[in-house]
Formats: sequence, C-alpha cells, structure tokens
Amino acid sequence: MGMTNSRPGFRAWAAGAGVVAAGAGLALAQLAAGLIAEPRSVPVVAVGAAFIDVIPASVREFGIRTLGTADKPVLVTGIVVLVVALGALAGLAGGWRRPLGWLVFGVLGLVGVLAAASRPDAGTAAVVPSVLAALTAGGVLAWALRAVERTAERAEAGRAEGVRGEPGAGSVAAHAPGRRDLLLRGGLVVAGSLVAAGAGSLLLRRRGAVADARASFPVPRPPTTAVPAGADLHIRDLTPWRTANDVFYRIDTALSVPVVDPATWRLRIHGMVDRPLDLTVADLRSRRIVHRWVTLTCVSNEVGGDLAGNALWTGVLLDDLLKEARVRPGADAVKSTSADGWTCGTPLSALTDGRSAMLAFGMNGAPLPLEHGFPVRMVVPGLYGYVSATKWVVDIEVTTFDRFQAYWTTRGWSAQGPIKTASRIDVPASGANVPAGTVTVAGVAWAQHRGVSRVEVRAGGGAWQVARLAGQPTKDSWRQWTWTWQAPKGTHRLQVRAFDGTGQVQTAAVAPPAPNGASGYHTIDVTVG
Ligand SMILES: Nc1nc2c(c(=O)[nH]1)N[C@H]1C(S)=C(S)[C@@H](COP(=O)(O)O)O[C@H]1N2
Ligand SMILES: [Mo]
Repeated sequence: MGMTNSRPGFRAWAAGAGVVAAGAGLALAQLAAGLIAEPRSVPVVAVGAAFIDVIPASVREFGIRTLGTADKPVLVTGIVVLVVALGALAGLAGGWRRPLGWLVFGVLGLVGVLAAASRPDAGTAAVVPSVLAALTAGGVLAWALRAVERTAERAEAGRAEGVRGEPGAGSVAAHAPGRRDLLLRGGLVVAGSLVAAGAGSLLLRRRGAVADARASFPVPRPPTTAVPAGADLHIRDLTPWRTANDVFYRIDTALSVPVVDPATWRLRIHGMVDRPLDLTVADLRSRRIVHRWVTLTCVSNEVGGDLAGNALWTGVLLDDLLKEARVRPGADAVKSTSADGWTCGTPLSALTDGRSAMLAFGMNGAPLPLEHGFPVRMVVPGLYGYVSATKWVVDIEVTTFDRFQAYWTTRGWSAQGPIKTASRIDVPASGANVPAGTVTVAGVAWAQHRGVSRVEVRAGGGAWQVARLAGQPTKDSWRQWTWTWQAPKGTHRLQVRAFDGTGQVQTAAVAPPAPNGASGYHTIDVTVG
C-alpha cells in the first residue's frame, strides 16, 4: 500500500476525496441547520461569528473599513476555502494514515461545536450541524479513500500483469472500481451534497422570511411596558419582576422551532360550539385587545428552580372568542394543538371564569419571539404551561376531558395542572458566603390567580419571620419579597414559605415535579463569616 499511496496520482485522488468529503460535511450541516431552523448553527457562520468576537477591535474595524458590507461574505468565503483546503489535507493525511483524516475533520468539527456553543443563548441543538459535518466528512473520506486505494491497487495489479486496468480473476482488486467509477461516485456525492445544501438553504431562507415578517408584525402597543410602580424592589441579584424576552425560560418538545408564517396562519375554534371560528391574524387584531401581566410556570420546575417568568402579554381574551363561538352545554375542556402537533388540554372553566386567559401575540410589547410561539400562543394565569400555554397554536377544539388525552397526559402527567403556591430564595445564593451582620434575604413567590398574601422566612430552624412584600399589581404575577436578617457567624439553613390570596400556606410536603408539580419549602444553606 505504501508504494501505491505515494504515487502523485494517488495523492491527487486522495486530496480530491478530502475536498469532496469536506463539501459533503458542510452540505449536511447546512441541511441540519435548516431543519433546526437555526442559521447561526451553520458551522461556517458560527465560526465566522466567533472569529469576529475574538479578533481585536482594530482588526475588525480594518475589515469593515476595507470591505464595507462585503466583510461578512468575504469572511464566510474565506472560511469555506480554508475548510476545503483542510479537506484536501485531510485526504492526503488520511491516505497516508487513515485515522489522520478523521483527526483533521474531528478537529474542524470541534471548532464548529465550540463556535456554535459560544453564540449567545445557543441551544444544545446548535452544535448538531457541526457534529454531523465532522461525522459525514470523516465517513465519506474513509469510504472514498478505500475506493481510491482499491482503484490504485487494481491499476498496479493491472500493470504487473501487463493487462491495463484488467486484473486477473481472484485478484484482491477484482471488484475495485475503475477511474470512471470513482469519478461517478464522487459526482454522486457532490450532487447529493448540492441537494442537501440547497434544501438546507431553502429552509433557512424560510426561517429568515418569517423572522422578517415577525420584525414587521404589528403588535398593538400596550400603553406602557414599564414595570408597575412598587412591583420591583430593585434588590441586587433578586430576579427582576419583569422577565426580558431573551432570558425568558423556554420549554417545549420542538427540536426545531416551528416556523409559522403569520400571513398564512389560521386558528380554528371548533368542536362543541354553535359557530365555529376560522381566524387570521388580522381577525384577531380586529377584536378587543388586552394587555395583561402573567407569570408562566413550568410543571417541571424543581423547588427553587427558575422555570418561571413574568411578562406583559398582549392579545385577545379566550373568553371573548369562546362567547363568539357559542360553546354548547356539556363541554368541560379545550384541546389546543400547535403547528408542530403538540397537544394540550385545558379546563374550559379556566378560560371562561373571568381570568385573563388569552391568545397572545405580543410579549413585553414585542411580537412573540419565534421560540415563544410566534405568531400566536395561549396564556392562562394559574395553570402550568403544559396544560395551558400552547405556543404556535393553530387549533382549539371545545370538547370534554373524557374524549382525549393531551401530549403530556399520555406520558403520565396529570390532566389537570393548577400551579402550586411556591416561593424561592434568590438572595443570598445557595451556598454563598456572607459577612456577619445585616443580610438582605430576598426572593419571589407565586400563586397565580390566587395571589400571594404573605411570605415567611426562617433561619436555622427558628421561628418563622414575616417578610416584607413588594407591591402586587396583579394576582396573576409573582410577587417579590425581602427580609432583613441579623446573621450570626456560622452555617445556617434558610427556608421560605408563601401564603396565597386565600390565606392558604404552601404545602411543606416534598414532591417531585411529576405528575403535577413539585412542592416543599425552598431551603438553602449559607455560611456567615
Ligand atoms: N407547541 C408547544 N407549546 C408548548 C409546549 C410545547 O412543548 N409545545 N410546552 C409547554 C410548556 S411545558 C411550557 S412550561 C410552556 C413554556 O413556555 P415558554 O417556552 O414560552 O416559556 O410552553 C408550553 N407550550
Ligand atoms: Mo412546562
């Protein structure tokens, strides 16, 4: 093999195989990025963005000065050329020692993974294209090199037997592909790569188009998005009362964010109603618009966890729409379905009892972010998200609970999911070291739609102390609290508990999230020095 592989002809073929393999890797990555609808996860784009972040500002400015708006295309092209060149190198190296080919692509893949993961709020899915690219490139290279080697061996054997390209029967290379075969296979890989890359690009363009549509999506302006006076105590490290859209927790089953075009979006409200509705975005906007603060909470939130967020939602009350549709007697549930087929079961009563259950299309004054359900989602105060907060909602069926099972119900979670009264200590952080003396303890408590009437804290198993509460502009949002602790030296256990608007204290019974929400008192240890 050594002799064969050192021929210049072989080297050219090996380098070519490396280039084709690199291209296949990039193409599959493009397709994967398209499928997860995340343009920033395209390895070359991620690396380019990371590169811009790490180079000195002077170099960055030089690039912008000399290249103007062409700076990004030039950078991306440069990276592609580099990857292709490294592909050729991988081919040569792999032709010499197979694992070296894998090594080159492995390192390239790792660079892509690190770059993609370093992007702000990159999800774990963002690294998938880079991983796929490395695996594809390595696999294609190994396959191509084997074919190239066998062809070379066959040519060698042919020469040895004096019969050009026609080895004798029983030769090791009897089934080796000829040169034309090699070219054909290479061509097929290139064609497949072009198709994959093209499909990926189309998907990404669609996502881009919907992102553009979102940017110009008209959300009726709330009178103000400002935090109501007194709701935020402005204590350092205490969770802000209003959660900004870009840090709002995200929970869903969607591997790729559903990309829903607002121009073609329709919502059917049907089932046990006299007048089914078929609504467009414009139809929704022509209804009475409301703006309501509501804290969403995930049933998977552990005691002390952060799967909760508070936003100003803009939309139409579901009660208004259900009245319009004229719900028939006997219905007790609403089954809602998202564009990606996720289903959710909500008690009809929670949508019609006067609370602010709504179809929301605005979040803190902006259109819903794609990840949070653009263009329209449900928001129901007082119920965990899995039974109420359908994102990308496209279908609402008025029905009865005994007639269907929603996505999480079939997986063992309760059909009913009222939010349990909960409280959390944010400051000091669990395990923190604080100086002895006056220590500010603070956190949030929630009991959506019942409200929080009292919060109590205790240190070291002592008596419960009443915390000072921030204002409560609505019972549907969480409430900040604070307590001033004269902290003696030592390690102390802090605990918190909240009382809801009916005066009921949250349960001390420890329960895990499944099947209907975690409970127990949030407990942390801090060292006072
Ligand atoms: N389409 C769809 N909507 C969904 C989900 C989902 O998986 N798919 N998850 C729900 C759950 S479990 C929660 S807690 C909330 C979270 O909403 P957020 O991601 O905007 O915070 O969305 C709900 N709506
Ligand atoms: Mo959830």
